[in-house]
This record gives sequence, structure tokens and C-alpha cells, in this order.
Amino acid sequence: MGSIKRGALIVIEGVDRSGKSTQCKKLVEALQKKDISAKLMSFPDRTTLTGKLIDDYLKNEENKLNDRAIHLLYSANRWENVEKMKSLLDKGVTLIVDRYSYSGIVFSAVKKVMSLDWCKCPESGLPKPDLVFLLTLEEQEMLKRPGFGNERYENKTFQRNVANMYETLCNEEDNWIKVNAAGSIDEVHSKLLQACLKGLEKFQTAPLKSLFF
Ligand code: Z5A
Ligand code: MG
Repeated sequence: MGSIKRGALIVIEGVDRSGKSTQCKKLVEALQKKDISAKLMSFPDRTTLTGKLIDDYLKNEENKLNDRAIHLLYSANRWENVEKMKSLLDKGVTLIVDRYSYSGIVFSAVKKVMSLDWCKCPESGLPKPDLVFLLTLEEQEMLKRPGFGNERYENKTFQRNVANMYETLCNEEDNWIKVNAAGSIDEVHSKLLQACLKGLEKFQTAPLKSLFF
């Protein structure tokens, strides 16, 4: 039992339409093909109780939920999944996570109602990712991608502020890798896969840390 390595916790973040979901799926498939146990997780997890409230908030402009309340719901949505995450990691399953606490912090902090520190607080204690990929995309490229503008937050100014706030968080950490998402799906994928494979052994043998302690 003691020889089982834990899974790695790898997160993909980035502006809207940067290809996070596409890349997470491809990464899981590629790792599995190499006989590495891997699983996809996405936040918000719209299937849970809090996830349903979040889904309505995102789709319905009439929903006037208080900014702090929606922030705490997003955080609760992650806490609802924490036992599942830890149990999978303990079993040696590498988790590829489509958005995580950093989305929560960035999307709330740019509203300028709550401070960055206030936004980080409810995330404290969640498992800290071993590696975070930040997919970057120029505004013009983002606007060209299908589906942009269908939900709350999907407007240019908001997304510009989101991109800047991601930069701020990226500069605070040493385990983030920035990847230009303007390349083809396969080009971006091979960069992500290479970096994952390079770090995997190290991640799996190091203790899992917690966020913001
Ligand atoms: N939010 C929050 O406020 N607080 C939180 O704690 C969390 C989230 C977790 C919904 O998230 C909103 O919740 C989000 C942040 C907020 N609001 N915004 N904006 P979501 O994850 O459900 O959002 P989404 O609707 O899935 O969009 P997305 O994640 O931003 O898109 P994506 O996953 O980055 O992109 P994609 O779906 O992989 O690709 C988009 C399209 O581009 C698709 O047609 C692809 O085929 C195409 N694509 C992908 N890659 C490429 C390349 N390389 N070239 C060309 N075309 C490409
Ligand atoms: Mg997505």
C-alpha cells in the first residue's frame, strides 16, 4: 500500500474560450493512453446543489445574487468535491481540473467589490495544485472562437480585466506555466502534455499542499 504514489493535481485556467475544456479532455485521454490513471474534473460542477444555483446565475441576467454570496457558492461547490478529490489523489489518480479556485478569485476580484485577500479566504485549505497552466489568448482571437458571449461575464472589458488579474496571480506563484492558446489544438496539447509528463514523478512523490497557508 505504502508504495502507491498519489495522483498529481493539475489545473487549467485562462480567459474565456481559451480552450480549457478542449485541452483538459485531450490531456486526460493522452495520459490514459500512456497507462497513467487520470480523471477530468470541472468547476463549476453544475450537477450539485450549489452547481444548479450557479448555473441559473450564469444563464439568467435577471438573477441578482449578491456578489459575495455567489463567490461563496463557487467556493462551496469546490468544498463539496474535496473528499472525492482527495480520495482519488490518494488512490493514485491524476486529476486534470478545468478551472479551480483561481477562476473563483479572479472573476470575483475584478468586480472590485471584494479585495483579492477576501476572495482568497474561502479557498484556503483546499488542495493546492501541483501545476497550473494559464492559457493566454489575445482579445481578437478570443472573439473569433465559437460560443463567446452566451453567458454572464462574456464581454470584452470584463475578460480584459480577468486576463490582467490572472497575470497578477500567476506572478505570485512559481508553479504556473503560461501557454499561448492561439496555436492549433494539437500544438497547445503537445506543450501541456510535455510539461505534465516532465513534472509527474516529482508531483507524485511530494506531499500534497493546501492553498494559501
Ligand atoms: N467562474 C467563476 O466566476 N467562479 C468560479 O469559481 C468558477 C468559474 C470555477 C462558467 O465557466 C463561468 O464561471 C465562467 C467563469 C465563472 N465565466 N466566464 N466567462 P465555464 O468553465 O463553464 O465556462 P465555459 O462556458 O465552458 O467557457 P470556457 O470554459 O471559457 O471555454 P473553454 O473551456 O476555455 O474553451 P473550449 O470550450 O475548450 O473551446 C471554446 C471553443 O473554441 C470551442 O468551439 C473549441 O472547439 C474552440 N477551440 C478550442 N481550442 C482551439 C484552438 N486552439 N484553436 C481554435 N479553436 C479552438
Ligand atoms: Mg470550458
